[in-house]
Amino acid sequence: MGVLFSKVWQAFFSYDEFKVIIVGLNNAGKTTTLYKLLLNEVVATAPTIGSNVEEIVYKNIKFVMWDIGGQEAVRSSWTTYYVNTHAVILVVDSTDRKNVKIVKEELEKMLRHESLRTAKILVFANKQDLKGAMTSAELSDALNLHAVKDHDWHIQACCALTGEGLFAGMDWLAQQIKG
Ligand code: G3D
Repeated sequence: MGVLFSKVWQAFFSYDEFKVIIVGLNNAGKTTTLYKLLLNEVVATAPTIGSNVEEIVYKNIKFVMWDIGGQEAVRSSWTTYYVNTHAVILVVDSTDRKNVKIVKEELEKMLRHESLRTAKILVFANKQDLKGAMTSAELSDALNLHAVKDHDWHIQACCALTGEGLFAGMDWLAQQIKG
């Protein structure tokens, strides 16, 4: 884990500023994922910049995180945060079958956005520890990921609570960025 961790962050540090946006419905596990990745070592934080948006700066990586389930009016202002985004991490509660259509629609909107044209897409199929969780293959179908041809994407089953799967996902991201 330690070696992998340093490999991942080395890849990040080769950028002056690397911007990752973390999105997902409320309760999907974004905060848990972020803090697990940062190993609770957040060295600098920016104040919350909106009721649904949080920005955290860790070394030279800026994480902008928000709930995509907010009201449409609020959501439209989020596109300002897309600029210079290298990657989008979409965190999904894999047990939440009833809202997966909303996630799919929001993902499609993001993928169409010009500022995210070159962004890599990492989907975390979170909460795999819970009974009834969709597998990554099921979630992939539900989100119609195989139809996404104009972005590099990857789906990773994970449990943000324990961290299982998170670094495998980040390793993919790091390889994409370096490659
Ligand atoms: P959000 O930031 O997307 O809104 P949070 O989501 O990170 O706040 O997580 C919402 C709830 O889901 C939290 O529970 C959190 O502990 C839980 N959670 C996150 N990831 C996992 C996971 O992989 N497995 C399980 N079982 N739970 C997870 P609480 O009870 O604190 O609201």
